[in-house]
Amino acid sequence: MSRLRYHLAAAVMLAAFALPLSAHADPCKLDISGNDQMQYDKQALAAPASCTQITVTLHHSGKLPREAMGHDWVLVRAADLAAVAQAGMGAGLANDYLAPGDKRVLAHTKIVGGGESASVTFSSALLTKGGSYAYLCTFPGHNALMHGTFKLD
Ligand SMILES: [Cu+2]
Repeated sequence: MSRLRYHLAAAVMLAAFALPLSAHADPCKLDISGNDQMQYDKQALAAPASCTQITVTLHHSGKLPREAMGHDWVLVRAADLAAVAQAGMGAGLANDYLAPGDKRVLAHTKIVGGGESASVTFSSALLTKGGSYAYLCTFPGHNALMHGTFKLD
């Protein structure tokens, strides 16, 4: 009887550990942060091709308002990065510094300021497995530092 109790207790403990772990382990949900030093905390993101939908959540870990140090997360083909940044520069904060209707933008969050978060969910069908994709922040002047590579594995 005491052995059964031991196994039950062990099972309950395992379940308690497994729950928060599995909630974090979804490979189709990705997180990235931007800070007041104009930096993302990750230079590369990847999702498995088995994901039908991919969600990226951008956190702003800084304190500055979005007018001064706003960040977004914009997914493009790697070859389009500079052109999308250039086109977005004049679009203004109201358009999240993205040229309205820019077809080169595959997915994007809105611009967030310190302490805020934003998510975007997009279909993996937009991407080719093994293709060269990139993400950037389109706030004027940020993309030189704030960019990374994105892959569908
Ligand atoms: Cu930025």
